Amino acid sequence: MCEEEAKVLVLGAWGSPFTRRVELGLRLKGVAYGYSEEDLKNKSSLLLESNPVYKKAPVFIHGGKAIAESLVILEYIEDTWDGYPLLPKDPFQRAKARFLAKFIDEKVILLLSNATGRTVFEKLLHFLDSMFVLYFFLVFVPLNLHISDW
Ligand SMILES: N[C@@H](CCC(=O)N[C@@H](CS)C(=O)NCC(=O)O)C(=O)O
Repeated sequence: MCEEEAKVLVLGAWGSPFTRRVELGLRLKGVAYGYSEEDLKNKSSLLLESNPVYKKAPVFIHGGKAIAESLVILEYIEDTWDGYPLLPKDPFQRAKARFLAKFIDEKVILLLSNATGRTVFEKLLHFLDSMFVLYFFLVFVPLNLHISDW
């Protein structure tokens, strides 16, 4: 691959945990990359053309080929570059790591950005759900991270 083909570019947004996770993966692997900050209220045509389905940041461009969705991007980074492993070797441990990444996407990030419910009942449900998620993330997961059969 020539130098131009090998170029890596991240289209990201400053407050985006999804962008940070992609940058973290690149840094752990020691991959040099360019970064272009997106205005999420006025997205660039490069972002819209590269991620026509979701139209979200981050978008990862490698050698002119675009990939969307941060977890998909991380898997691509893991598959493409040697160096610091982003996933454990053992298949069961890999499954646990993927479970946690999905859990963070579907529960933790939602918890941080979610609006509260409209009725008292909805608010109570949301509160209880949040408490469960926090307990799971802060207590259950750290305690069980190294136990192979949870
Ligand atoms: N599932 C996506 C989520 C990406 C996402 O929600 N990006 C936000 C920034 S944190 C975004 O682009 N928001 C603008 C929009 O939804 O129009 C991923 O993992 O990459």
